[in-house]
Amino acid sequence: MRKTIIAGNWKMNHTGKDAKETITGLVGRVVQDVKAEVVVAPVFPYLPMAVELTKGTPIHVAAQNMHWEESGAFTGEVSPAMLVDIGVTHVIIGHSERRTYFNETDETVNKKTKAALAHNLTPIVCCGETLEQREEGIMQPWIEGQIEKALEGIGADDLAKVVIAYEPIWAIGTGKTATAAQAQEVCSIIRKKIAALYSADVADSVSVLYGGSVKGGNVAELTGSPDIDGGLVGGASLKVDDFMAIIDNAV
Ligand code: G2H
Repeated sequence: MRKTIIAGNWKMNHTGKDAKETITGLVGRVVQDVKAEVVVAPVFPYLPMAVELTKGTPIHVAAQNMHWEESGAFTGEVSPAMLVDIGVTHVIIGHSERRTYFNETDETVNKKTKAALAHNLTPIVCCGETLEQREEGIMQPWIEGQIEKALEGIGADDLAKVVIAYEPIWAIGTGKTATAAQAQEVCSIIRKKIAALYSADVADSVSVLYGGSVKGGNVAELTGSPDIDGGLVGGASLKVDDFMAIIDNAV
C-alpha cells in the first residue's frame, strides 16, 4: 500500500521569523497519527531550524535542491552528506523552476537522484510538460523520456524509495490546476513507464505526486485518483491553515 505524501515546497519564500512561525504552527496541528506523510522544504539557511522544531513529530524536512558530489570546489553548492548531517530526510530534485532558471538537465537530475539514494535521502523527482508540448501532442513521450533519463542506472531495489512528482508547468503558481482526470492520466503514464522499465510490482511501490496549484479544495479529488499518491504544494504550503486544509483533506 503506497502512502499519501503531502510535501510543501516553500521555494524562495519565508525569512526566519515566518519560517519558524509556520513550522511551529504545523507542529501544533499535525497529529502523530496523521494519515499523510508530511514534508516541508524551506530554503537552505532554515533547514537546521526546521529539523530542530520538527524533532519527535511526524513532519519530515526536505531540501529544495543539492549537488551530487560529496565535497570539493563547487561554490554555492550543498552536498547530500551535508543534508544528512543536519537531519534532512528528503530532497526535491529537478523542479521545473530549476530546469528553467538554473540549467538543471535530465543528466543532472539523474546524478542527483542516484546521490540522494546513496545517502538514504528520499528523492522527490519532478517532471512535467509545458503548455506548448501538451498542445503539440508530445506530452506522453516527453514525460516518458524524463522518467527514463531520471531513473537511468537505478536498480529496482531502490525504486520504492523514489518519489515522483508530476507538475505540469502550465499549472505551477498560475492558479490553473490540471483536472483530476488530466493529472491521473499523466500519473498513470508515469507508472506504466516505470512498469515497462522495471516491473508492475516495482511501479506499484513508487509514490507519484501531483503538483501545480494544489489546494484544500482540490486535493481530495486529486489524491482520490488511483495513480496520484499525494501532492507537491507550493503557494498553499506557506500558510498553516492552507497547508493543514490540504493535509486534512488528502485521501
Ligand atoms: C508547483 C507547486 C509546488 P504551486 O511548483 O512545487 O507550486 O502549488 O504554487 O503551483
